[in-house]
Amino acid sequence: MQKPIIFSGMQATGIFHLGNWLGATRNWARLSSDYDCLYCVVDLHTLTVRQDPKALRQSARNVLAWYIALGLDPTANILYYQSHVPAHAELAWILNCYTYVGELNRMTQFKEKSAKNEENINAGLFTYPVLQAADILLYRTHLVPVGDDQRQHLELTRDVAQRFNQAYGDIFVVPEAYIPPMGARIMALQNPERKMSKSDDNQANCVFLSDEPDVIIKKFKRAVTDSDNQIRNSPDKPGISNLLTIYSCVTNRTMEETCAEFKHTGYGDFKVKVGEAVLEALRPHRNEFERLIKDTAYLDGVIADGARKAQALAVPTLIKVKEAVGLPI
Ligand code: ATP
Ligand code: LTN
Repeated sequence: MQKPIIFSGMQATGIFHLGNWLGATRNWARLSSDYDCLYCVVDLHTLTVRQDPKALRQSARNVLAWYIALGLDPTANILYYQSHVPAHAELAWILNCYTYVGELNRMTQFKEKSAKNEENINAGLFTYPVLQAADILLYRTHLVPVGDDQRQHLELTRDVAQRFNQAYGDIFVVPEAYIPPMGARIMALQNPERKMSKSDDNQANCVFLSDEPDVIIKKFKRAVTDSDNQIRNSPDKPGISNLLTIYSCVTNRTMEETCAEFKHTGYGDFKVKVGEAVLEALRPHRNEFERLIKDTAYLDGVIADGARKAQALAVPTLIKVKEAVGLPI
């Protein structure tokens, strides 16, 4: 690999949503020509919440197909399943021994997810950020494009890398997060104080990329706004601001351009226009997804190829780490 390295990943629960696309994948595709990139389906992370085995296998495949459909060319980027490269789990074990319980206790995602899954607060949920650090550090990654909710995990990754380097020399690259200036935190349509999330109990909050067109329009029509009928981007107007952000992202306009465009529009028309713009931007990607998901042989080839390439890059770092800590090689 010649260029600086990008690593990012997404869990294997298949319902790709607008936040995932605008906060993460869209930037992956944009950055990918200036970097050597690995985009992983983090299926081991997905096991921290109980999954139906058959559904998980299908969802993981869907996520990988969406990566390609959303513009990641598998000949130019390494696309693969985390569980196909055992070095992730091996490095995660080693890094567990260099991460403090106190640090993991502070992770807001852990607090939120354990509140949501009270019956299953497993050790994997607790050490989830360590596996994430291993994903990133294994490839001597420079840049990690993610949505705003991953900021804290990236900080932890940097702390662990620095701690390890301090003890053993220059083994890891200390990575930077790339959090996009717009779209890093798409909010739930019915509750714009909360982020759009695939594990939301209310489906009306979340626009899935595979929703039928009429469902997408309906979800936007029902989006919560406010009562003063002014289209402005402002913290006291979270619903409207979220819709303005979504529209700006999918039409590649600046926030100023979008605000000017809708200055004299009523809320009802505005919401339909946002929905239509989302549909329009998604259309080619949706068609490509439909085509790809049926092409079993092609997807199998991409998956096998990705695993082989990622494995070849991961092993040298793992060997360095083992040497450093005193494990036999
Ligand atoms: P869950 O809701 O179950 O936690 P998720 O929807 O956050 O899942 P992930 O697979 O955890 O999905 O996230 C994949 C990527 O999408 C990450 O980079 C994350 O920061 C980004 N992302 C997720 N939700 C949003 C959102 N609402 N706005 C912007 N980016 C988001
Ligand atoms: N925790 C991340 C998914 C993830 C990830 C990574 C993102 C796992 N490993 C490495 C970037 C780099 C999430 O989006 N919930």
